This record gives sequence, C-alpha cells and structure tokens, in this order.
Amino acid sequence: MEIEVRKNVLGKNDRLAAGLRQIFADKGIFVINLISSPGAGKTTLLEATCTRLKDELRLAVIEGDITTTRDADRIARHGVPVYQIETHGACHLDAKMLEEALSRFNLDELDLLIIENVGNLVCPATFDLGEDAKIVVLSIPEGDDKPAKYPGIFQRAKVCLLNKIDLLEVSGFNKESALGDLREINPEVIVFETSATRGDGMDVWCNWLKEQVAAKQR
Ligand SMILES: Nc1nc2c(ncn2[C@@H]2O[C@H](COP(=O)(O)OP(=O)(O)OP(=O)(O)O)[C@@H](O)[C@H]2O)c(=O)[nH]1
Ligand SMILES: [Mg+2]
Repeated sequence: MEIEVRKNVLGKNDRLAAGLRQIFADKGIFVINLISSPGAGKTTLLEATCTRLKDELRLAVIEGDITTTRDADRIARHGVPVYQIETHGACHLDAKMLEEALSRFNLDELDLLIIENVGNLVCPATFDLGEDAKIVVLSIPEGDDKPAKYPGIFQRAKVCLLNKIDLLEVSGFNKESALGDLREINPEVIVFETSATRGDGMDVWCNWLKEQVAAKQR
C-alpha cells in the first residue's frame, strides 16, 4: 500500500517534471538542481557563482528551505532575481512547487536557472524537477564516507562539488577514499574541488556552467 502511494506520487511528479523540462528546452534555459546536506555550502557557492556570472549570463535562483527567506535574502543582495520556496516541513522540492515558483520569472529572459534544494542528501535525490543536471555538494567536514553511505544522490549527480577544500588539511578527510567510492557509484561524475569562501575552483565551475548554457542554446 505504502509502495503504491509512493509510486503514484513519483509518477505524478515525473509527468509534471517532464513538462517543465520541455519548457526549459523551448526557452533554452540550462537548469541545475543543487543538492547537499544542510550547511555544505550551497548558498555560499551560489553567492560566489552569482558574483562571477551575473554580468555574463541572465541568471535566476530559486531557493528551497523548510522555513525562512534567509537564503533568498543572501542571493538578492547580489542583485540576482530570486524566489524562496518555503516547504513548511517537506524535506525536498517537487515539480509542483517549482512550477508555481516559475510563474514569478520571465522565462524568455533567462539563460541559467539555479535551484537550491532543501538541505538533505536523501529525499531530493528522487524528485525530478525537470533540471538538466543534479549537482551534489559534498563538503570536507561531513566526512569521506558520505558517497558510500548515501549513494542515491551521488549516483544521479552529473557534477560533485567537493566544497570547503580549504579545510582538507585539518579535517582528516581521506580524499582518495571518498573519490574511490564516488567513482564506483558513478564513473561518469565530474568532480570540481571548490572553496566557496576562498575562491578555489570557482572559475572552473563557472566555465563549466557557461559551456552548458552555450550547448543548450546552440
Ligand atoms: N571554510 C569554508 N566554509 C564554507 C565554505 N562554503 C561555505 N562555508 C561555510 O559553511 C556554512 C554554511 O554555508 P551555507 O552556504 O549556508 O550552506 P548551505 O548548504 O546553503 O546550508 P542550508 O541551506 O542550510 O542547507 C557557512 O558558515 C559558510 O560560510 C568553504 O568553501 N569553506
Ligand atoms: Mg542554503
């Protein structure tokens, strides 16, 4: 019974997400769905990304949190269009929430849409939002065992941002072990080592985003 209900919910979400994916294709908008544990650095990465890309690309951000507009307020300070979804309890965004949020934007004037999902490594992994790429952020202080323990999101991600790389020396994080597990789960995944606060890897990451936008609009 529980399995049936879950299948129906996911089926409905997948149909809605397919519709959104078609809209994004028609409008030539490259869309990423940023997923991580709470505090891995998603919003800080987005702030650093906005600083670098806002004059080159027409970008917008949709924030997902259980409650508060704090993350959207942080993005708004960079002069980038942003809308905050408050899920009031739900541990992930779904396609219906995204569809409603999209009505706040003029989709004819966007190249790149970045969705920051609710901080959670499990639930957001299975809810398609019509995105081109799921991006998982693994931060160094979380520990090198996370890809092996939470394989679902690491398997579905196109890119893994290994964030807070500035803390590598003091953390005891075994990078070889984490990357070994990651490659076993997802041999195709692209890894960028980043420090959102210090700036490491941000240019490589932003160049990748620019290439994806160009490819989508070709
Ligand atoms: N040392 C270091 N700290 C970072 C880095 N990136 C983010 N932080 C810090 O990590 C903390 C959490 O960052 P956020 O960007 O709010 O994390 P988040 O993933 O958006 O958190 P939620 O939205 O609550 O899930 C803040 O204190 C950031 O300053 C980094 O690369 N290095
Ligand atoms: Mg955040």
